[in-house]
Amino acid sequence: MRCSLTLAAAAASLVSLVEGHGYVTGTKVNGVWTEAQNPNWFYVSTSPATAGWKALNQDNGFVEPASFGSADINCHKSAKTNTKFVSANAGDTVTVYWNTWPDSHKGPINNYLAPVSSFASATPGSLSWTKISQTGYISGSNPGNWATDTLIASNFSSTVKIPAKLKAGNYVLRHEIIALHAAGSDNGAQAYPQCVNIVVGGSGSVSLPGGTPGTSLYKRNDPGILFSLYGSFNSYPYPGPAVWTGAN
Ligand SMILES: *[C@@H]1O[C@H](CO)[C@@H](O)[C@H](O)[C@H]1NC(C)=O
Ligand SMILES: [Cu+2]
Repeated sequence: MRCSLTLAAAAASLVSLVEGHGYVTGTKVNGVWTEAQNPNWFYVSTSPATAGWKALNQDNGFVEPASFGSADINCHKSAKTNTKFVSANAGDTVTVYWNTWPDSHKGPINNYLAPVSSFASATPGSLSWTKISQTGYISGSNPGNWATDTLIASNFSSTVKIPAKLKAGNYVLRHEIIALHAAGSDNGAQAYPQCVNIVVGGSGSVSLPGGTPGTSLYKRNDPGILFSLYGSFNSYPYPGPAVWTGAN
């Protein structure tokens, strides 16, 4: 596991070095569990077909800001599609479960959707993302209370609502935590994107807008990417595109 840490964050992060970072194990929709990914499957000869994209994050590591212009920012390092999917209707709430998350790695949780014609042929570079939710700063400062604290207090889970009027179809959900414990320094933020295939049903009629390619989502000097968690603040400038509410 790799961590780049500021001195201020180092002490607080010792525990996290032991605990490890996380990955998305699965989702629940209306009580139905669907398995996502397990990076350890990289080491078995035939990894099971699941709804989660496969990636080279066996170290539970992250995508660094210097790589925000590479395809890795879409669905983690060298990600490949998978064939199973989560089933949900427009308007449903998807609960996303991480296996664990270190307390020190505070920051926002973002959710994006990209439409795909077929899961089997989808590649990271073919995806164009529309942000459907972001949660992050809650209260306090240095470092304050963040969406990741809520995730830890919620059995390492976080919810996202599929827009109620979204057109039925095949989508990839890009669920992401950006850890800010070292983000006060250039190239210090850590993006942990996780992709899950999802088939949306229901009678919605609103298509996603054009979206943003992964490589254009963030820049290393965006105010919410270069952000000091160990200072005084009372808000957080969310990086990336605005949340789209056109199908709410
Ligand atoms: C916590 O989440 C896991 C799935 O990651 C689940 O198996 C377990 O039952 C949950 N525990 C509680 C108390 O809800
Ligand atoms: Cu870390």
